[in-house]
Amino acid sequence: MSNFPEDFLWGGAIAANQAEGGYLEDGKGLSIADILPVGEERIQKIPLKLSDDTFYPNHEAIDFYHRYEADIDLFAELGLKCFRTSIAWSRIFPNGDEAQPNEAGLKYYDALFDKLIAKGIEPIVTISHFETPLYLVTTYGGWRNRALIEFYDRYTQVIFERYSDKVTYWMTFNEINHAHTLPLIAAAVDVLDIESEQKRLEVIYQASHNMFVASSKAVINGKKVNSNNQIGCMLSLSPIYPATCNPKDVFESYQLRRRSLFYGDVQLKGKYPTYFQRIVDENHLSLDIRPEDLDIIASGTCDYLGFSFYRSSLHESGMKILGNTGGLLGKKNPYLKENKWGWPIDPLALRYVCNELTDRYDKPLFIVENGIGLKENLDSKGQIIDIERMDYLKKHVEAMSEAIKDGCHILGYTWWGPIDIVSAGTGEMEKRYGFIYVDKNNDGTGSLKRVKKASFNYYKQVIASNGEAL
Ligand code: BGP
Repeated sequence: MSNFPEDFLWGGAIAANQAEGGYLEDGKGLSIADILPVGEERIQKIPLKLSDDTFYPNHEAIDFYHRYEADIDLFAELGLKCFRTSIAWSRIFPNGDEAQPNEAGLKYYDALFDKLIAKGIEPIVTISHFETPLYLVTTYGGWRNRALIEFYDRYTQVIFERYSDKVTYWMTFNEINHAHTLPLIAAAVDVLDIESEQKRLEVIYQASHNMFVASSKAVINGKKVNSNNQIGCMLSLSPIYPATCNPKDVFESYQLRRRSLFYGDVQLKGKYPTYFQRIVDENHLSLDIRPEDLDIIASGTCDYLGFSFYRSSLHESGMKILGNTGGLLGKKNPYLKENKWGWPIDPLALRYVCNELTDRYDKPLFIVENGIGLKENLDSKGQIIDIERMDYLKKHVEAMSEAIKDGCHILGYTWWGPIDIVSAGTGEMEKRYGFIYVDKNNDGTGSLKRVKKASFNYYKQVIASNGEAL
């Protein structure tokens, strides 16, 4: 007998900017994601505008913007019960600060959600997934500016009113805790020019605060529009193990972990945690946190915690801390195998995280990203037999099943990239997560044809058996 609840939401997840393409279509404005170059340069200092001699794979991506109907037919065949995508903010408000929304953008998501619902798949929405309108960064300085609270408020009002009869589960900001590791991508603030660590931290914490207020306002307003709306936060929550039993390693790993959980603490408990004051004092941070903001944060706590989980990391005291879209990059763990991008495969860590978060927050969890990126090509028979992906899926579903037995309340599981999409971390196509292969190469060539991989039937069987047949 399956121990997954009957209504468990098995699904898949993407982000608009990594799949849709059509980057200027139907009035869409540029977003941050549209100007990021590929590879390592992506998280370094980049000009905040398009450059003629740079190739941006996500401008076409997998052309989901035009091909979503056929893709959703495949998702239905796979048996998905839900599908998480983001709404590209700059399709709705091209610059971000307009008074009126772009109707063509709104119509697109109407059609997308209607198609999903017609196929029995529940749409789940990330309101902002690394795709803040670029104009808000270049003109207002991104989330460091309180003006964005108002613009986000206007945007969320519009989408709640438009889609609340189609969408129940929402998430306010994708991986908001990456404000520290990927400030431009996650918090729309360009801090690479700021040399002083104190000033850099001030911008990041101010941006985070403004996002907290915006997120809480969205929770409050979303419920006013429809009291059934379930509005969650979303964090990247790979665990950080101490590299040794040296108490320094243990304590520093714990402090680092807190830097991520800080975001959950504020959004789920509705107040700044007590350890925050010391961060403010020691770093001499001067932050604009108003009493009325704290009231909003207290009354707009999130309904559930959505999180991404890919791997664990290992920390040794004094190590330089590097950002990466999967969390922190640490030391190599000798007990674990890794994928080609050095991400260790650690299913037990998923059970660990689910228990840790349940103990800390006692709120429902939603595993909204999990998966393995592999480099893949069609074999001579035109197939992809992705044993590694099936094995990864099996072990993570087993870990999730154990976490449920441990007493964790898990709403669902949405595999990251059920169809190959552009990678957020590298900007390339070659890091593939899909059960469905897309014939598209890093240089933009390829027919865009879709081909089911061997894992397609495997995930189908997992869903059909409600996590029993692994
Ligand atoms: C998360 C992001 C996703 C995503 C995923 C996998 O951090 O929310 O947008 O792409 O990681 O990362 P990558 O694409 O770098 O492999």
